[in-house]
Amino acid sequence: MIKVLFFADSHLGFDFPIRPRIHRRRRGWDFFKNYQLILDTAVEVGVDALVHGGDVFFRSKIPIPIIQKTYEPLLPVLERGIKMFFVPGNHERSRLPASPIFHHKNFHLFDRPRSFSFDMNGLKTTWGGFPNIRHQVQKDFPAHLAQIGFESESTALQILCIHQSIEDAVVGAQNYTFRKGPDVVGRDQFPDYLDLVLSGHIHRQQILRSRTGTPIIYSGSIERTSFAERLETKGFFILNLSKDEINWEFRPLPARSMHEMTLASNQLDRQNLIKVILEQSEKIPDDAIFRIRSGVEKQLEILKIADLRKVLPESMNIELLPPVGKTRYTWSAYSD
Ligand SMILES: [Mn+2]
Repeated sequence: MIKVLFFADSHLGFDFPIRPRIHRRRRGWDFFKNYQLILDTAVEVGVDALVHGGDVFFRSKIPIPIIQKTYEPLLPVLERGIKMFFVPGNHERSRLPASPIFHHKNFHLFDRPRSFSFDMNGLKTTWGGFPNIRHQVQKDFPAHLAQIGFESESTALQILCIHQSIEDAVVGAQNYTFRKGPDVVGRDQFPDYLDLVLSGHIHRQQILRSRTGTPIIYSGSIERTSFAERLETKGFFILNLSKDEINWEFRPLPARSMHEMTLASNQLDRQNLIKVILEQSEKIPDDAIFRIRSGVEKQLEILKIADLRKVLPESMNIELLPPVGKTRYTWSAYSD
């Protein structure tokens, strides 16, 4: 039997400016804290392998200090003999920034469709994977799988590591469900020679089954990246694997709570607006993420976010948004 820690969607670099123009609480540290907590758990539990299902970073152009802060803590874990497998996600444009750590004998990167085979505690294992396919995954999935080189009749435990949307995955506060389509892998596309599928990309933790019954595990993101995730428990998985049995345990992580209020559109007095916002803020934790949505655009002329930061707790993250439908930017919320 082997023990595996699986996590994904760490989005490191999210709200982590290197030279911030304004001093305020940033969310970036929350992501790094949970990342370190996961690495510490891998060591404490004494897992044999650790899998990152992709979206290691928040975007593809990453400042060097963030890259260093991400890769450095991996070294002591690799040095303990824990094997690592990393899947490049869509946020890093299917390619992780290079690092000397890639040459460590225990670090394994799915930089193209490929596999790594080992005898681990007497268990034969094959770890296969490929970087995120951004478009037309349904069409390209079989060819990528074939390039990995799994065997259809194998005595080894065969684990597929990917970063894709899969049919029947559920996301968001409204439980949007992915249906089979060009950019979604069908549950009938996983061959029965696979013993386990580990995937990143979907930010809600959940377990699906392929048509032939193979467990497909989404660990979800390590912190809430958008309001679509406000009701979700964040965490990672510890799995026990043998050729006969696979079991798992979900371990929750701390995550900041998220709250939203909409201002009444007939309210146009600055003092009164601040008063209702303060009243609402007293009902939520001091370190919450508090989104205030204006009812009409005029309120954004009267009310400035800097004024709100002066009166609300410093530990709170505050967002002031235009009325619904007039949003300046949208979250690519559901499965980013
Ligand atoms: Mn993601």
